[in-house]
Amino acid sequence: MIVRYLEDIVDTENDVHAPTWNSRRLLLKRDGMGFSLHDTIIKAGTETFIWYAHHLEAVYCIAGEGEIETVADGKVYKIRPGMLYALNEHDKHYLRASPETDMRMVCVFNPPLTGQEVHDENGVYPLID
Ligand code: 9YT
Repeated sequence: MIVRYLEDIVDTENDVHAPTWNSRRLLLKRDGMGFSLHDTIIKAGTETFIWYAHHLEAVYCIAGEGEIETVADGKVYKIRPGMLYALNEHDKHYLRASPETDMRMVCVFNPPLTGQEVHDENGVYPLID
């Protein structure tokens, strides 16, 4: 069994920082679970364009408020604790955190991230084997 605490991840190589978010990778590909699991902070007042062309991602908000806009249809959904979105169609989207609050999200990726991925200029994570 694998047991980890968030404090085991913070300030290690699995604590990944980007301008608009900070992702603490609790489970990665090497753990052999078939998915990766991240505790991610989306910084207050930020907007991020994201397109996971090679991955499916489910996101569950546990703190903070914001919104997600799907590019294909322009729909905007409020994000608050207890809200889940699943990018089952590799949906291009804008993720926005309210100016007042960071959002804290539990994120699951299939296929799992290896830990080396960073968003490219198109908001895409490469598929690393
Ligand atoms: C919610 C979201 O997609 N945030 C961007 C970071 C990503 N979830 C990650 O690598 O944890």
